[in-house]
Amino acid sequence: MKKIMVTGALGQIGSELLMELGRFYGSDNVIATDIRLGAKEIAHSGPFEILDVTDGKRMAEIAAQYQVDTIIHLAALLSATGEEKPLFAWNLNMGGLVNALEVARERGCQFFTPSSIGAFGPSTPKVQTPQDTIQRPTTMYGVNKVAGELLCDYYFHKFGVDTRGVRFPGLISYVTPPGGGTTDYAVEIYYEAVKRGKYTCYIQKGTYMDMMYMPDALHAIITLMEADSYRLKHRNAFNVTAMSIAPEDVASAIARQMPAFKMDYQVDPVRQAIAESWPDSIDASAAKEEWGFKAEYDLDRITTDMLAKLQQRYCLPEAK
Ligand code: AKB
Repeated sequence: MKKIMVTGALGQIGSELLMELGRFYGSDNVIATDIRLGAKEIAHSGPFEILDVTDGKRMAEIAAQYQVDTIIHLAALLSATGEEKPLFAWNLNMGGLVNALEVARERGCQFFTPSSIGAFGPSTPKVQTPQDTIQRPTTMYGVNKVAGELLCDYYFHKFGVDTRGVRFPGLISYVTPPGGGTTDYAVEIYYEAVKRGKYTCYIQKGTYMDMMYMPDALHAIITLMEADSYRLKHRNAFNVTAMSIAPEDVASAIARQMPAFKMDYQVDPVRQAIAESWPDSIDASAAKEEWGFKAEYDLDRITTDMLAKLQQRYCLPEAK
């Protein structure tokens, strides 16, 4: 049975991944770590340790204490916050990653960390962006993601660490809101629809980005980690996506279920510029071929689930 250490475990992905890993491998085998205590670790009945990922010594101690053989490294600053605090983003994103890779190397752990559509830039082909293509991102987050992809490749080739990873698109979920991302509008819109029946979008109409629902993202992580190594040609940065959408597509999907819902726009120039530097759509065929990636949720199915779950939480009547 695996012994899995998760960093950034109380974040948007981590808080749901803990539950999924617990179901799959047993909660006692999932060691959650985060820089802070939060309400979410209560949902995880297994071990929890406070960890600042820039502290490599403490990370190694926790890994040794629990005899960890798998590391899922999620702790990172997202794209918009990375532009506000670029040096902090570099130190946290790269420092945390290299510490986690070092622990994986020393202990012979399997290793997963997510890259992002943010690893692409304005000179990347914008439509159906191929798996292997130009990567010249213009954000600090993107620079970190490209360097991270290369570093994971390096640890595989140089030290034989079984590194794996995907390039996540924007992730839509109802458990823990994301923070500081460019794609966050696609989550906020559902919260605002349920709470206020309207939303002011910071991303301009007609701006396409890839998105995916959290259950598909969790399934992708576990499927890739369980995939036979010999099938993987790319290993570290598989394009994965469910759909390419613009804000008005999400608004229309919500309005189909909540006819009174209204959206207007107040564009944030920083996040708009980031969005415009990213692909409109990415090609996930390498992930499909090499380890059977498949997304189950389309926009209407996501919308039905998001509205129902948020309505339950905020005790409001069901959407019609
Ligand atoms: C962000 O918007 O920064 C993230 C991402 C696409 O990596 N959600």
